[in-house]
Amino acid sequence: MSSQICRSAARAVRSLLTASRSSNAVLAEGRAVTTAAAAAVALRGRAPFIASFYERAECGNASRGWISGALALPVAVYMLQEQEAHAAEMERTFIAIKPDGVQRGLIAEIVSRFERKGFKLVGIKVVVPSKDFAQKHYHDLKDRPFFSGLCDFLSSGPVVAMVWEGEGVIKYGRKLIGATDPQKSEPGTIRGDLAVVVGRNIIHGSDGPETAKDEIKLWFKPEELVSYISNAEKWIYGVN
Ligand code: DAT
Ligand code: MG
Repeated sequence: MSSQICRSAARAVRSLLTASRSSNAVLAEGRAVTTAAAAAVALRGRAPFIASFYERAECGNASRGWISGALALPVAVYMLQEQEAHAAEMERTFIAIKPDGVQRGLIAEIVSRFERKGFKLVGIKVVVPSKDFAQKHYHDLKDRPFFSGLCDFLSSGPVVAMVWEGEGVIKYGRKLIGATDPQKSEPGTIRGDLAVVVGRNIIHGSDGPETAKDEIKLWFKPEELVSYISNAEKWIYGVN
């Protein structure tokens, strides 16, 4: 276990040093500066939570503080590694509130169900898709009799396009949404509680990892998505 931590720490130190190099702030003549302040500079942007940890360690009186500057580096690199491993487990899914959901004033209600669950919003915008765009989005349904009407409807008004992130968010997002036909959706689901017919079922959610990837790419540019660590995460995720 301890050797694992050491390996993890070593890897994290390497990535820390790479970050330092690119930030051009904490390496002098190839010599790593390992003070807490330097680490904070290196980590800021990459891992804001850990950067603030370093800043606290540096700014507080080391003898009175909860961790000394000397101890802060290995502990924080270990935490960084943990966070990177955790980030790798995170999935993203595409969720859209369709024109009926927007017009019925259900944006906050729907956002809140995902947010309260513990998922993280990493992209959101209001768009009126063209019919051509709607056809791209629903391309897998092009042979269905309702395809044209469905695309007319999706492009009939504002849609709230979102990307949500979290462990298992693709599959669980579908559970929050409920069955396609609101008559068959369970009470407690978004469609079960808030919609009545299949043609006006207020929300879209990606149905699998490949679809999620394709739909996020169709609706969002990479720079429209934000990676960040939410303060709530340490309370939402954990292993005992
Ligand atoms: P979902 O939105 O649950 O992923 P889907 O991909 O099968 O369902 O269909 C996309 C949308 O097409 C759906 O949300 C509503 C509409 N739709 C599906 N089946 C329909 C039907 N039988 N009649 C009318 N519209 C339908
Ligand atoms: Mg679908």
